[in-house]
Amino acid sequence: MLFIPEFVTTAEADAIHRAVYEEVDGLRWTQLRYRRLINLGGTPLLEGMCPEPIPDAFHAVMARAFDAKMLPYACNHILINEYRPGHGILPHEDGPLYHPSVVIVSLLSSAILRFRKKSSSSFTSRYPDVFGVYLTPRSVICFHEELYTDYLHSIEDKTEDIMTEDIINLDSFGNALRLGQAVPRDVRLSLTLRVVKKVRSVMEGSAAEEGEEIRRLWEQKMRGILTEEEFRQAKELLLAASLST
Ligand SMILES: O=C(O)CCC(=O)C(=O)O
Repeated sequence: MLFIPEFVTTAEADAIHRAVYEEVDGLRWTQLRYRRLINLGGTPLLEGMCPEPIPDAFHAVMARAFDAKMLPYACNHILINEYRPGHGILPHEDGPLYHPSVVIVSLLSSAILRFRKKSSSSFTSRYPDVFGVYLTPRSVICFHEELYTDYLHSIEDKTEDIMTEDIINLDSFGNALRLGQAVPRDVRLSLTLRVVKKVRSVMEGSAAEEGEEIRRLWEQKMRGILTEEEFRQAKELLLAASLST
């Protein structure tokens, strides 16, 4: 497990807040009972995820996580969660749709992420059976291997977090935090960066052929064989032809 307190710059965090709260590039919240979320990159499904572009505001963080080898491949999915004070997320594991590595970026507020070894796991871990990691705004936590497969993680439904001895990263904060201290929660955003294992072709059947034709036209435009206007007209003709069949 790796925890880095100031992983995201304030400028990057501001750009992400703007993207999320001004709903750029068609970002849409899905409201759950006690939190809301946005899927970026597509919706991970058993049959595969149809990839969708991830807005620019997230690219710096994705690239830094990849460069730091936090993920085995480039991130292709981000789950954004927004929690109000008093709400968290029940103990869960992230399951088989993803490569077993998780990167969680925290923004706006802190919270304690709790890990609990699954009762069915009898192996000896280098981590305690139960522990917490205190996540501060702009920090990142990355975990994989046994913490992915043999532990559940959760955030308690609380309006404040109390610093207890089982929080394994308290040393990172020096004198800024002491045992027993209560830290109030505010609205918190988290970005969970992962790699979805199975990605489907964006288009299948005749749509795939059409996509391939558009890609060829685009290449010609890039090479200067077609002007911007010729490219636009050719693309419109192609789409009109496919609509009329
Ligand atoms: O918000 C968090 O820090 C945890 C998110 C989480 O557990 C998840 O996305 O699976």
